[in-house]
Amino acid sequence: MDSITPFQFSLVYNAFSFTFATMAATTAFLWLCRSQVAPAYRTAVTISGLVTAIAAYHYLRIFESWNETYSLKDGIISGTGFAFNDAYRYVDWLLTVPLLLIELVLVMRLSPEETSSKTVRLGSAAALMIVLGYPGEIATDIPTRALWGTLSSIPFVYIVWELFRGLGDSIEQQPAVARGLVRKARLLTFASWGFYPIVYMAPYAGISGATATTVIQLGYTIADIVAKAGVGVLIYMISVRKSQVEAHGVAVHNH
Ligand SMILES: *C/C=C(C)/C=C/C=C(C)/C=C/C1=C(C)CCCC1(C)C
Repeated sequence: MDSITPFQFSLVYNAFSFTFATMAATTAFLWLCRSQVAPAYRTAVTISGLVTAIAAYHYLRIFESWNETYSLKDGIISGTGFAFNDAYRYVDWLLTVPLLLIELVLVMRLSPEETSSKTVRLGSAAALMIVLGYPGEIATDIPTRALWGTLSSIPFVYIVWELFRGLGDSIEQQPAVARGLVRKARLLTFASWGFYPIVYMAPYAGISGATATTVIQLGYTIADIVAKAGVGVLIYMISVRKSQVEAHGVAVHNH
């Protein structure tokens, strides 16, 4: 196994630090601006901020764990004997992934029955996807990684199908001014979520050791920023637009 270079160590170190700041700042923004949207959308905005708050906490812990795993002194890097804790990331996902789907469903403001049935189905599938992915993530051999990765892809495919098929009709019923943004939020969710299994497959491509660790950590970090902070801000923008339309009771047309 190749050992980590000072460059790889610093790259991941800075990415974790940057992501902590991004998640914390997004949380402050979402929670402080919550009062700008109509009461019907406040829960969606609160949950969006909760997702970035949970992520900020975990990035702080992930950052600390990374810092404990290696010691960089006089340009020379060495392992400290402490293991990097990958569980923080999966615990984070277990909490944030169902919440992200819930914020997307809530901002659509469907009927109460539809909201609860979609929330339960999507939330459970999301939790199952993460639980099945974890044994593969910590596996040291490719066949085990591939097996759990494949199992985890089953609920993943179901979620993607639900987002496009099941939520497709609901999107058509959104007010014209918000429809484009809701589609964007769904697309951004799909694109960023699709990035995780690709990153997960890095070791299949023959990348190993410290290079694999660096690629995987950076890949998941970039995807997290888009999926949590990016989508969170879009949810806020959708909420503002829909609040305005509903307050005036008129359909403003989309240009
Ligand atoms: C904020 C965190 C998010 C949105 C995490 C999303 C994670 C996934 C969509 C992960 C999916 C995986 C597979 C579909 C197969 C391989 C294992 C996973 C867990 C990386």
